[in-house]
Amino acid sequence: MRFDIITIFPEMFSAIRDEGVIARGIKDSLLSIHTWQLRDFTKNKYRNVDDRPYGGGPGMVMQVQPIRDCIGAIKKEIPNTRVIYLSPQGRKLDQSLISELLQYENITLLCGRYEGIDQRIIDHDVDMEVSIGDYVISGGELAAMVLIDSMGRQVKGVLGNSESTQDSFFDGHLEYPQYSRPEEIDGQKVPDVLLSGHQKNIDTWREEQSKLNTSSKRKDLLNKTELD
Ligand code: 4FM
Repeated sequence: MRFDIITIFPEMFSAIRDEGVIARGIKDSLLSIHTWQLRDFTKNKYRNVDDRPYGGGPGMVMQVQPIRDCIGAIKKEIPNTRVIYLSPQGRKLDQSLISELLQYENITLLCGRYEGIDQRIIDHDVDMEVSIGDYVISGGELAAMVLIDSMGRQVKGVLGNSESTQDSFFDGHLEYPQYSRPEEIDGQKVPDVLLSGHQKNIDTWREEQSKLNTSSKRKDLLNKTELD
């Protein structure tokens, strides 16, 4: 799976490119991340990508021309790429949207800064608007990295055999609690059943804990059917 990223801060993507599960997926040629410096597509001598909004008001708006030319350059290389704009107005990211997006081999992520991008880009050049949640962050880059990480770890072969792709949400429930050595620390003991060696009892206990966890922390997940 290939990600092309349009950004004025390409260096930020070292966070996922250089370390961890996504970095390993890149090394194994299962994933690739290509950043495009939006300023390289400007035509003014200051390499500005923004201008004042028509109608007045605070802040600056990212202009059409550099973004449209950058998308054009990406599509010349990757004609079938899907263009996603990260913004709080988008469809909320969840496990079912991640599964949907995993069908695309090529995704272009448009990262905004300032107060927003010119609406004509959204109307004419963007295939889908995606939000990572109902809050505002300072730019699309962190949201793009959340999307790449959450998708990338579900690409076949990226996680090793001992790593689970689903963690919480494996069946629409939250995970059961985990324990490792030692058996006791500061008076806190590992539940007896986990030390019993009786696998059927362990499985039953974990299933119970998983349901208890979900109903106490995330009641909203209990009747959710769109999770895969
Ligand atoms: C988006 C800042 C566009 C500036 C943002 C521009 C966000 C979110 C978000 C901030 N993205 N989910 N929530 N973006 O807050 O995806 Cl131009």
